Amino acid sequence: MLGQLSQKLEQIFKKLHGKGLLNEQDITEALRGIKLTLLEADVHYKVVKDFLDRVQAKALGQEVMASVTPGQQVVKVVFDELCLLMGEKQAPLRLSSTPPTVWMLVGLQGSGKTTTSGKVAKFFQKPGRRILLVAADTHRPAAIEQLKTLGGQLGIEVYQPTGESSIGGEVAICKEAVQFARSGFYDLVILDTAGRLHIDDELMAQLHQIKEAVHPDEVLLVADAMTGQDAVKMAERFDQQVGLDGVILTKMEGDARGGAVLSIKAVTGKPIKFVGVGEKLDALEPFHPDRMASRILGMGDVLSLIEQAQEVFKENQAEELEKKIRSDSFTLEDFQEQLRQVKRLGSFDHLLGMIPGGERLKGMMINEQPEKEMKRAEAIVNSMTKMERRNSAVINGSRRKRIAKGSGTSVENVNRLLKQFFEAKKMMKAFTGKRGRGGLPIGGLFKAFKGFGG
Ligand SMILES: Nc1nc2c(ncn2[C@@H]2O[C@H](COP(=O)(O)OP(=O)(O)OP(=O)(O)O)[C@@H](O)[C@H]2O)c(=O)[nH]1
Ligand SMILES: [Mg+2]
Repeated sequence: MLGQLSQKLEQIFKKLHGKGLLNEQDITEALRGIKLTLLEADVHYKVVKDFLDRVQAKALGQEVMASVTPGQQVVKVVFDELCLLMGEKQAPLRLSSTPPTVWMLVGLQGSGKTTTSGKVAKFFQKPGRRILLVAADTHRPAAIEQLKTLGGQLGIEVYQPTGESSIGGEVAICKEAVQFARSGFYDLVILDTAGRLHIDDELMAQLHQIKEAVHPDEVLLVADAMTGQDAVKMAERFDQQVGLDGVILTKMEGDARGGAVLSIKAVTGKPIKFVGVGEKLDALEPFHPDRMASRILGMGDVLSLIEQAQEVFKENQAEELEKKIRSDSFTLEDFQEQLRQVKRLGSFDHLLGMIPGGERLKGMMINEQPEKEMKRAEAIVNSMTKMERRNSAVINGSRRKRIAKGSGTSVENVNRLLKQFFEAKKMMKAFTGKRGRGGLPIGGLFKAFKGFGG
């Protein structure tokens, strides 16, 4: 995420740190570097200018210049200003005090509205909360099918328009769906509206009508982060003509350059509330300006990582695991389960981006393919019998041959995996020993898993 921007800023700061005492020229030079980097990242020029003015005023102030660690102080100033730029605090989605809460997703074609509707529904899904997804799109016949598929995967209901409303078009469908939700005691309605290739008056008029008809608690623009400045312009237009409460930026995990994420709040005054980081339904993260600033400055986002890990590794599982490691009964079967769970945390690229210095590591790991290694490790472990996984001591030469064949790998690969498994086991044991009770730190897990794959 925002890898290029992050790497360039890191280089600029490295130079500052290397210098010790700083004079005015050092700082001015660094600021010029930051300015270029932000412009290259497609941040709105006016946003860059204001940002730099503020940073400069602080960075050249007495406090920074006279401090013993001026380099770090400059980073701190930039960090604070980046947070401010993106809105400082996480902006939550409003829940209505009189259910149903209605959230309306708008945006251009292909920006990710339907996928995001599903993601948001999943994010807010909890026992006892009744959610209704509504396909307010009669332009594309496949639109409702797409939403139904998502609803099916999540076990969330998708509103089925009656014959009457489908003639009346999108506005009628939304009105009817909200009415249905009210009388059916639903808690949350998510309206997935139709997109267009370009902004046109007809689309805006229709969205405006829907808004007037159902009074949503949130109108959220879903915008593709890859489109940079276009996403910002879009946000301006939608806000002027429909009125927005916030933005969800999708496709943030790729090589989006940062223009959208850094400019939207500053230009439109509307906060980014969530970001989409992948195609899967769990690839949605609440947007925290401070954590994003931290990521951009190469300091990682350990907090989000821990939250995600807590989701995936349930508390009691972690304890169970720790017990096994302590008593030396951690088997290849447990390892297989761990592989599955680590996979659910997302791609390695994504994970690395959240670890301090991870962006730089990525650059160094260009020739390594951790994803491929994981897959290979999984194939090898899957090719073992249950008995072999539970008691790896029985895996002799002929069994190794069979496992290699079954997994489409070589005996060498199998040997290496087994060796690394034993080494990692030792390492994890040492790690839990030091840390005492209270769940296994994920950092240790990652370290232990690194290099697996035969
Ligand atoms: N990589 C990535 N892909 C995404 C993300 N969000 C959505 N997509 C993909 O973007 C494509 C378009 O998504 P849709 O949800 O169908 O977009 P839409 O806005 O509903 O499109 P229309 O209904 O045609 O206007 C799909 O292939 C999604 O899988 C994301 O956060 N990351
Ligand atoms: Mg759609």
